[in-house]
Amino acid sequence: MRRYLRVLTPLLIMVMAVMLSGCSGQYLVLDPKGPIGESQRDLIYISAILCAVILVPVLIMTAVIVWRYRENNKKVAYKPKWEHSTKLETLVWGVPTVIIIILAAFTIKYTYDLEPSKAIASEHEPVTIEVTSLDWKWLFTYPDEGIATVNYLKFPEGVPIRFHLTSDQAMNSFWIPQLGGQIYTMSGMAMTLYLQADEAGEYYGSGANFTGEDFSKMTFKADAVSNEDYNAWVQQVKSSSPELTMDGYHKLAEKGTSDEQSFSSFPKGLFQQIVMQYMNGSDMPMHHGNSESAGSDKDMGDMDMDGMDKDMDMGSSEHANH
Ligand SMILES: [Cu+2]
Repeated sequence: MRRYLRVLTPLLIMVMAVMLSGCSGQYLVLDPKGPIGESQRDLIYISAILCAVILVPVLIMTAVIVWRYRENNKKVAYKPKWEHSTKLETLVWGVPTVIIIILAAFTIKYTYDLEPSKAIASEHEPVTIEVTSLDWKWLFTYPDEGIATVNYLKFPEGVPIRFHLTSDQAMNSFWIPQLGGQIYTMSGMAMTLYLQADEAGEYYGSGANFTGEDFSKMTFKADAVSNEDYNAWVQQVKSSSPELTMDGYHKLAEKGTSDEQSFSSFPKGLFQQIVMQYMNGSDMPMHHGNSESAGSDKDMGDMDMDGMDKDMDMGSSEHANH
């Protein structure tokens, strides 16, 4: 046994050195800065540990059995007719069954807790930000503040952020790794995702879905700042940035990359229009809402966009005072 250790130990140290160096600081998912990201990290750890309970013994035993029962080892019994052991059967079926039950219980609990459209409990009113993925840039519209940005997000720390997400081109995926898992943006659909940053900081955001040529440039900075700094920034954007007109939006939607931009205003109901243009009068494009809140096909044509914002939030009661 000592002989294998002599070979194995340096090998293991080398593997660990390669895995741990160079990559440190890049495990953003394992360094969360908000409640959603923290729960997701916990679930990753729980699942990894439970899997390791099976995987580690299986890998070790594979090596041990192959070595111990090698052809030229005459010291162990050779039993070609052996076929059953109740003790062994109980062990190899029992342990995985118990682990899968535990794993399932955790996964079900976390899956319901982490339903993306579920509001984060907080004394603060959530800030709403509408996200539209374009080829190849992100448009963020702030319906309550009336401002818009491209490839740049700013929001207050310690306050739940309610994202509504859609796409005006290829499907993409909105991801701020340190705050929570990715969620798809799809044309003709409005998704809801709650995230929160518990501390101020500059977080990395990206498009996590391959959408062609310049998809790798669909990264954005997500700045979590104090409430005062956030309000000051909103005022500054309102007073010093250009307007985003409908023509401006169509220009922005053309294929191409973009630097960070900010706009003092945007066409009212722009997000709803982006979603609705793919709908052709069918039912409301909600993944998580209830369809009762949608108008009938006949009503959709002349439905006003202000009413729609209300409808989009009617699915869940936590939006009642929005
Ligand atoms: Cu969908």
